[in-house]
Amino acid sequence: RPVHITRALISVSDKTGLIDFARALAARGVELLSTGGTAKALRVAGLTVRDVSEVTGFPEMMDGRVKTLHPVVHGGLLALRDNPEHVAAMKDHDIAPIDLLVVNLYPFEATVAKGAPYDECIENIDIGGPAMIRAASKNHAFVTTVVDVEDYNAVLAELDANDGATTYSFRQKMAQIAYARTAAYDAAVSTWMAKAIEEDTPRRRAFAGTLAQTLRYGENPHQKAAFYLDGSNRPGVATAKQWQGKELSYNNINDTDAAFELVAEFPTEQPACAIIKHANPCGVATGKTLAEAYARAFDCDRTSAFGGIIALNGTLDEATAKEIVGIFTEVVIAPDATEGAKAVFAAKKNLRLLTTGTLPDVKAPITTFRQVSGGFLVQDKDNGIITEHDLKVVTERAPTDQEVRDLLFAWTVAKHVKSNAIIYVKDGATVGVGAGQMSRVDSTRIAARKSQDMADVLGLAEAPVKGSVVASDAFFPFADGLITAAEAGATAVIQPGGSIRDQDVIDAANERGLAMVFTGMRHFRH
Ligand code: 93A
Repeated sequence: RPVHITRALISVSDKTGLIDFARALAARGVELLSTGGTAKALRVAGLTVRDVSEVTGFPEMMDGRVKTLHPVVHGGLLALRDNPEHVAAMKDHDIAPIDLLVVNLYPFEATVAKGAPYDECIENIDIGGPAMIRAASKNHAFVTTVVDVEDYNAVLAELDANDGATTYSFRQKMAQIAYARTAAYDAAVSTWMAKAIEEDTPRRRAFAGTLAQTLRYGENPHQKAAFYLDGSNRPGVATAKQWQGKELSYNNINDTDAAFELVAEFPTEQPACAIIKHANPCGVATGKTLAEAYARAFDCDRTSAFGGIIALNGTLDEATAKEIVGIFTEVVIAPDATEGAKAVFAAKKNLRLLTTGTLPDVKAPITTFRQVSGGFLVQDKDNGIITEHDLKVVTERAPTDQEVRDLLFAWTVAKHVKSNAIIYVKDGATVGVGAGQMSRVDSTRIAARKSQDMADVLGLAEAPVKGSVVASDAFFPFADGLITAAEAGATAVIQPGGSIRDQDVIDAANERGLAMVFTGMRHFRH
């Protein structure tokens, strides 16, 4: 539904690019309507403009606090033009539609940044601007909203491409940008105010979402903490039903999330279990049943699994529940649980059971945030998935079918392990996980040693790492890491490749009869 732009309301504090843009609109026959300072600037440039005060019949008053807050303005922005009742109201009250809203807000952030006193910051909280932006954006079925000087040219290009109209998808996109602006604006006000009143609980960041739970403390008891929902409703710890046990802690939530996102990589038809400690898996396995998957995951590192968080990708059944209660576990999360399983857990008062109804879609695009001093980093969640067809065999020996299956499994787990990540896998189960080391060789050694430790615990003749495959989340910069893995007993390797010394690494693999595949994709996780 293209909408012709015939009337624009322009009200901008930052007048950069204003004159050129307004002139270009006027040249396309658009009537201009403006607030005081904006109208003045346009008139000085020789443009014809109507004052909003003339349209509302009210002067700008109270130091400009009230200038556009009027039904004639908001009716013009909000009216549904295909709704007879709205159309009648417009007629009755002499309200003309506004097709284009161009607003940039009072420079609140800049006022705070320059260290202005409290009252000056307060005066720079824009009320009418955000009200109009939110109104026009809600009505994007008919109205185009522009909040960024950067987008002026895009609007003109859109008008030229559509005979002076804007398309629905364009208006929708602009509305989304507009709501991000008002959200960030209010966030800036809240952050500034929190500082002014020395608010020091996590509620100072209340804008980050909806408060779900004030936590007893954060990662450590001296840190205050809270859990906020982002509104996405992604199945997981945020949406789960808790059946028993005390409240989740900050670390529980973090680890439960890591565990559930990992098992969600495996389709429910392929029973899988992950056991997490300190956000890293200490055992991940598939099995014919969930009970078997759990037992195999547990056998990767029984020592670390104590007090861990367990995630399952299917309905927790009684047999699996009975296995799990063998040691102390903090949290179990699964899409569902049978009555029998719940009955088994009921005896363990401290064990929390969470069910989510379903698994999250690991392919869904998600934006992740990480705070750094003075800002935050934003990126897409690592949704990289490799299939057998993406693998490039670089050694004389190609991996066997079983090795390929294990290599892909190891690669999937590697995505969920803190870098440097080294994962040994045998028959669809991890047998050694090396996580979070600053040196890749150290991760390789630690993971192999874990396997030896388990051989001792289980009284095995040889460490499970013998005859395993190994994944490395990033390339081996030197041959030493690969040689360490080969000496530990790995027979096949999966890694991104791309090091200037790839050939050294390939030669070392060939000399030892290893098969190696390159993924061309990296899975750093920090
Ligand atoms: O003080 S306000 O919150 N009250 C209003 O009714 C209002 N309407 C627009 N500020 C208001 N504005 C803001 O005025 C706009 O968001 C824009 O930043 C500024 C433009 O004023 P002028 O055209 O006088 O320079």
